Amino acid sequence: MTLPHPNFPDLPLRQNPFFPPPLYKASLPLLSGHLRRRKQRNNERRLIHCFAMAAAAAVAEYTKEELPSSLDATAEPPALFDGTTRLYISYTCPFAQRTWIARNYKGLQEKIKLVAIDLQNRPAWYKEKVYSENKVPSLEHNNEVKGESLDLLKYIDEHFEGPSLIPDDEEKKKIAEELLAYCDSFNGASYRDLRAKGDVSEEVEAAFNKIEECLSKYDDGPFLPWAI
Ligand SMILES: N[C@@H](CCC(=O)N[C@@H](CS)C(=O)NCC(=O)O)C(=O)O
Repeated sequence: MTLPHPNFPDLPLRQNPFFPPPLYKASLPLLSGHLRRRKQRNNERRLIHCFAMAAAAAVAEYTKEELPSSLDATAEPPALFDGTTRLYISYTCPFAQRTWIARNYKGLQEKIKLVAIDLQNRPAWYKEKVYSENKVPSLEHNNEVKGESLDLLKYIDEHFEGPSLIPDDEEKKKIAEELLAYCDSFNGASYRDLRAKGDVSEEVEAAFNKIEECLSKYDDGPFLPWAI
């Protein structure tokens, strides 16, 4: 399955904020192998439909922006705690990418400035002055810095305008929360299997079944791309 990205002609897929890396790196190859083995054609169609709908919605909302260069050990820090909201990311970090997706999905390109960090040659000020955990993503907002991508997704959703990431309907909210809580285990299992040669493990089979089960409850998603 290849989804078109007319707004990203110059961006490699792995740096594409609307192409969550788990979808790109993990889900697609595994998914196709997994789905081929599955007999339930209806589920297969429904899942692909959900991915396509979500990607199309994201692309429709997108405004092209100039991406900043990654800051390395030689770079000066930005004017920290000056009231600017900053999302510190690394372009290739999947955890950072999901917060970047959320920011873009909500149309917050003007409100939340991206600061890209070169993790291989990190500026010392990042740990010393911004985020003592020294990981990405982190969000500088209202003179505080917060981390943990899944927490940041909720924080961004609750503290900024734009389309809600979490459905209003209580039942659907439950499913979204379930997917959120589950997505790191899902990613872990997928990544492990991607690196391994041979068939996918039962753990991954179960992981995909769980995702499909959540997705197949409703046909008006999308919950998955931002959650994973
Ligand atoms: N649980 C964290 C994980 C973040 C994370 O591990 N980020 C990696 C990059 S993909 C990182 O910053 N690693 C730097 C390090 O561990 O020193 C989250 O979800 O935000």
